[in-house]
Amino acid sequence: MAQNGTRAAGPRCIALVGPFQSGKTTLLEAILARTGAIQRQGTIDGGNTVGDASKEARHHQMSVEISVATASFKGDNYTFVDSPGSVEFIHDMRAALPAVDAAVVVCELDEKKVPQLQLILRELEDQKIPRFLFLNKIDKADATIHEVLRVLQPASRSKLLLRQIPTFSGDIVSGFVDLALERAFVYKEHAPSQVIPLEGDALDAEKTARFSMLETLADHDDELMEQLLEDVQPPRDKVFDDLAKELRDGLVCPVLLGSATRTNGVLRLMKALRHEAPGVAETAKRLGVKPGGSVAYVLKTINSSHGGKMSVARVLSGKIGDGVHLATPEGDAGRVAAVFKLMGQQSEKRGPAEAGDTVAFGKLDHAKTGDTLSDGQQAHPPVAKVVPNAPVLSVAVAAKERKDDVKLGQALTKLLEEDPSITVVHNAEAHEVVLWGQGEMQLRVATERLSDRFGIATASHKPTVGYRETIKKGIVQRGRHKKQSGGHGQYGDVVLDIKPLPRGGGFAFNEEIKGGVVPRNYIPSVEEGVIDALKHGPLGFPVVDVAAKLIDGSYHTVDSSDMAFQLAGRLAVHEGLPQCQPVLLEPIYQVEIVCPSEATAKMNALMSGRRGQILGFDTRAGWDGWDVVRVQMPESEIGDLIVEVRSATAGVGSFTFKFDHMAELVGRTADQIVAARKAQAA
Ligand SMILES: Nc1nc2c(ncn2[C@@H]2O[C@H](COP(=O)(O)OP(=O)(O)O)[C@@H](O)[C@H]2O)c(=O)[nH]1
Ligand SMILES: [Mg+2]
Repeated sequence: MAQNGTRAAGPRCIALVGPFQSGKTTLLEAILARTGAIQRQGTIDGGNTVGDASKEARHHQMSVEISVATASFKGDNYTFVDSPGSVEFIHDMRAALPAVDAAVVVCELDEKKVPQLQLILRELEDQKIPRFLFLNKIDKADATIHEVLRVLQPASRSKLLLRQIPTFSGDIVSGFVDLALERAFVYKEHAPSQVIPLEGDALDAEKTARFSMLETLADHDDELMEQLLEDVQPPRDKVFDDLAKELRDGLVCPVLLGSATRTNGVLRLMKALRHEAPGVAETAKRLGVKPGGSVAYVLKTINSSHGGKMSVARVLSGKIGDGVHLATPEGDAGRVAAVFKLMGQQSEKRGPAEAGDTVAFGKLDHAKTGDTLSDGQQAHPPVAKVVPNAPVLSVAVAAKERKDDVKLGQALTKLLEEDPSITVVHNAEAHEVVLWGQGEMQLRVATERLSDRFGIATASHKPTVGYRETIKKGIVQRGRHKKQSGGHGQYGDVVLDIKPLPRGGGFAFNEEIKGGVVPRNYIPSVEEGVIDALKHGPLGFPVVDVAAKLIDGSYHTVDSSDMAFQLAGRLAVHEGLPQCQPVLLEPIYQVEIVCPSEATAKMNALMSGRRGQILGFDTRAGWDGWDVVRVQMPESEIGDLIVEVRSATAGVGSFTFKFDHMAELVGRTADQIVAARKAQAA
């Protein structure tokens, strides 16, 4: 294992994460250009970046999944995982994080984006990933640049540490001073920064800023603290050692400056990664990888329309090449058909992958995102378990053409393999396939993939809400089925005592037949008829919370049959229920919303507009500045709730929900629901 402060060995894997639109994909492009992995630096507007090369990402001009690209810098390989910033696609980032040695959190100095930054830093803190902040768009910086720590610190649980301070030419940031190196640089567009003498005001500013950087480091280093108190200049190597150690231990989060579009600050970032980020040995230790055998972690699964299946994986120990059989803790993963180096959408065959390498394995039929692969006698236990966030939005999808029904099922299985934060629910009652996911864009992209990659045109609509109906009063109702048309007649005659049951009572059937007026063997048929009739009540919905008691009837020795008594039972229910004050029941859910405290009041207003009943407010445990709001709310109102919750919380609010009870619904809303059902049935 690498000692603190000395360079870690082997290929690295680095995540680029951060809020939406902060410049991650552009930074990846800048890194690839600066390290010579690509000839020309593409741009987002130009639609020619290595990241975001999928049809869906280009179309929406945003990252909708991670992109992976490998570059070489000073003899070492670095694989970068460019992650989407949108919360809807956050699972792609979360599932990739176990594989990385460190993360570069790309951010802007924008107070409005701090909650998003906090959400992402939280993921890194929870997974114990060492992290740098890269304060991007420095070319657009204004006076607030001096407030970096005030603005950004609330987002981070670990101490932010300014590694660099900007220098100005007029109002424009023209360069920076590196506080660890104690050197001044001026930015050059698309070229390495140039060293200039550190003197005058810049030197004074450097002294003050360096002192606060050292103070932050000294919080976790008594020797350094003593040196500072005694006014002794600590040796430069000691400062670098401390920077590396405290970064790796997650005690500090160093802040670097730059501009991805101009390729400024990129070289310093690469150097910081080279000297300070941990390597695969430490990452394997973090994940509890056991010695012996080869182990890899699948950070992404890609099913392309032409290339077949690829499992993007980081090798954590050992060596994995063509032909190797791999297993997951659940069973066989398959045989590696080929090993690829990745450059966005492009892949290139390469030799065996060794510890530290991030590659794509071809044709591991049974591997999925998040799997731990190993080649030993016994499968290695999972090195990480990333549980997707609970879904918040749903849409029903159907193939436009019947012939695609089977293909749709297969394609959905593949989509879920790639993105476990989507789930599929089959609603047998409504004959619907319902996709559940993290937001509108994610579900839209999922349906786009169904057509782009699998050639299935789909139509989508709002999923059916699970309404029911019940009755408010009882009735004694006769049902007589009698037919005398030609030959054999049909005869069944029953009297049912129909009564409401308490809420949640379901359905009950019993009988009180005396003197064999309805022969025993026909009674189950009566019950079947009743059950059948309850599938569609007078309002058009399944009827629940009713009891039916068979109390009387008559039969005919020749004409009676199971069928005739079934029909008689049905008839009694059909004729009786409309007179029992039928009433609509709607599902009510318990919803728990989490949001930054300043949005809590807005949630209140939002709930009253959606027939929500607030049950209580609380502070969110372990989340400074966040609240939990508990509400009861009808299922129909939860449908697109996430859209409004996000727009009231700069995208970071969310909720979970579970079924609570069925409640009576009367009045205009109920009338509309019943009318819509009738229209649909007609
Ligand atoms: N001025 C300026 N714009 C940038 C910089 N980096 C990225 N952008 C722009 O910010 C937008 C979002 O960039 P992108 O890389 O897609 O952000 P991502 O969502 O974090 O991947 C694009 O229009 C970029 O051109 C930068 O350093 N300076
Ligand atoms: Mg991006």
